[in-house]
Amino acid sequence: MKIIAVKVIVCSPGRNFVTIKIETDEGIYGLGDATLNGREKSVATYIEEHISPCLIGRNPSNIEDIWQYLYRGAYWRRGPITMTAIAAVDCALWDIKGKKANMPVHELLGGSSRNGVLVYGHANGQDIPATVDAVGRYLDEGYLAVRAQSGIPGLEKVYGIGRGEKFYEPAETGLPIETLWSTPAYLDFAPKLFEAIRNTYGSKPHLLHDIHHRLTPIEAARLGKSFEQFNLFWMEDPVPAENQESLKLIRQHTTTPIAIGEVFNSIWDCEIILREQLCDYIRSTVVHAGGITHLRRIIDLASLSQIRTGCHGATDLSPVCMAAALQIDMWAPNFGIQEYMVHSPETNDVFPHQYKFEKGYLIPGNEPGIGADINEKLAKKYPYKPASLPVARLTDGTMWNW
Ligand code: GCO
Ligand code: MG
Repeated sequence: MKIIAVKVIVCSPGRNFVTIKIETDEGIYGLGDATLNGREKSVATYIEEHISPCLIGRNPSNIEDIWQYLYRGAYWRRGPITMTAIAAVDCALWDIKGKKANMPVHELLGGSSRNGVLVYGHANGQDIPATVDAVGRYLDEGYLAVRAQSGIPGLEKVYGIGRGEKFYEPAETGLPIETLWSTPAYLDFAPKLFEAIRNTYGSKPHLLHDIHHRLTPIEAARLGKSFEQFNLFWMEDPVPAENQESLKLIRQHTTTPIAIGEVFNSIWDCEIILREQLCDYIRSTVVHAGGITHLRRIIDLASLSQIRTGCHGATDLSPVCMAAALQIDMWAPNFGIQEYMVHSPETNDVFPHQYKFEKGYLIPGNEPGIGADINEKLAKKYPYKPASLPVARLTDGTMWNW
C-alpha cells in the first residue's frame, strides 16, 4: 500500500477546523484532526510545506517509522504546531490501518477494556443559580459527571461562560478580546458555587471544575482544601505547568484530585508530573500530543503512578479527534473520564461520526478505523474565519494567564 495524496482541509462549520486526509493507492483513506485553536493556519502550512511532500510514496502501514521520521527528522522537536501536525498524520495512519484490517482502532490497540466511555458535560451560567440549573439539565439528560463554571460577581467574561449554554466557544473573530481576572474574588467565590450544587443535587453526581491556569501553587493549595468538603472529581489546570514541580506544593496540602495537561504536547511536558505522581488525571489527547502513537506512551507512563486519563474534548477539537480519543479510551487500562462538549449541528454535519451518547457514556461503535468521516463538499461551504482566543489581565492591568 502506498500514500498517493495528503489533503489539508480547512473549514469553519461553526468554528475553525483543520483536517488531514491521507489517500492510498488501494482507495482507503484516513483522517486526522489538526486543529490548534487560534493557530489553525500555522499547522495547515506546516503540514503542506514540510510533511505532505515527505509522505507521498510511503507505506502507510509503517506508522511507527513515519512517526519517528516526522519527530526526529524535524530536528526542531516538540512544540504545539509540530506535534499537532504529527498527531494528525498519525491518527490518519491508524484510521487507514483499521480500515485495512476491518477493525476499529481500539481492537488494534489491544481490544476494549470497558463497555462505554464515561464522559462529563459542561454546565455554565452567569451566576450561581443559573449554573446550578444548568448542572440539573445535564443530570436530567443522563450525565453522571458535570463540569461547573460560573460567572464571578464584578468580573466580566470569565473563562467557561458561554453565549449559548451548550456551545461555549472561547475563540472570537478577529484579534484577542481582553478579559479581567481577580484571584481574590475567585477564591472567595468558587467554594460557594460547589456548596450550592451539592446542596441541590446531593453527593452522587461527579463534579468537575476548570481553574484554567489562573492560580499560583499556594493559592491552588488553598482552593483545593476548601473544595475538599464538596468532593470534586477533579480541579483542572490549577497552575500553568511550565514548571512541573510546582504541583508538589499543591499535593502536600490537599486531597482534591488534580487534572492537568490539555496544553502539553509531548511526554516531556509531563514526565516529572507522571513519575512523581503529581496529578491524578492526565488531560492530553490525540490531536495535541503527537497522535495515538505518542499519547499511548503518555498513558502507559501515567499508569505506573496510578494516574488515569481525562482526555481534553472541547469543541475546538473536531469530531475526528473525539472519535480517535474514544478508541484510546476504550482500550486504556487506566482510563478515567472523557470530556465531551457537544458540537454544533453544522460541525456534526460536516464530520459524520458513529459515536453516540447513552446514559452518561459515549459508545464509539465498531466501524473499522477511528469511526469518523468528513463531508468535503459541505466543508467547502464554510470557509476559514480568523479567530483568536482571549487574553486576561488582572484588575490593575497586569497581563495574566487566560
Ligand atoms: C477545556 C479547555 C477548553 C480550552 C480550549 C482552548 O477544559 O475544555 O480548557 O475550554 O480553553 O480548548 O482552545
Ligand atoms: Mg481545561
